[in-house]
Amino acid sequence: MSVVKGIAPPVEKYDGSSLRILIVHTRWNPSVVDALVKGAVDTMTTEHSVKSENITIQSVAGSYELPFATQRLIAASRLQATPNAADLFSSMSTGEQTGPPPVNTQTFDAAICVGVLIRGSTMHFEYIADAVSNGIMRVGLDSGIPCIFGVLTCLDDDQALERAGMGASEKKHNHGIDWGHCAVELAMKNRDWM
Ligand code: DLZ
Repeated sequence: MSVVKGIAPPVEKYDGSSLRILIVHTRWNPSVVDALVKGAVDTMTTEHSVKSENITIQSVAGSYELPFATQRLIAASRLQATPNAADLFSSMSTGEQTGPPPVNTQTFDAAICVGVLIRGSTMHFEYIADAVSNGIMRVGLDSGIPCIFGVLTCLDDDQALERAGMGASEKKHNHGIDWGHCAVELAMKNRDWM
């Protein structure tokens, strides 16, 4: 029987060597989030030749913070890309844990927002999931930069582990891989659509 559910393998390998990608991830549920981020990074670098130095990784506390941080980082990358702004930014830290980042004067071509929401016994999950999904879509539409929805919304820990490729079942799959393909595909297509 053929598989009905899930994404078809990418039809194309892209040359993503000129792309600049932003990943914003949460510090909630770190072991699952780390696996998802790794899946996305490995896919982009090994399958589509994205340079690791062109992948910027930033963290926020929880999923609720993802849209705001992504919007601000995209805006900052636009500012850095304007003539003469690089000098100004070379002496500033953007808040990353390991000191001032190297200045990259290219605007981000795509962003991946990674988080894991696990349902508890209150309505928190519903509110955050709704706000985050709408927020990420809004950042993408308002900025014109593809923002990939890399947030797992799971009913329990097992679902989260399965979807990060860490579960016990044969059907486990790391969705970060799909998000890596998705980011590169949309970034490349978006260049043609400008
Ligand atoms: C508060 C909260 C809860 C209960 N659960 C999660 C979760 O499963 N995954 C996640 O990414 N974040 C969670 N948060 C934190 C919120 O996203 C947010 O960081 C706080 O409400 C502060 O704005």
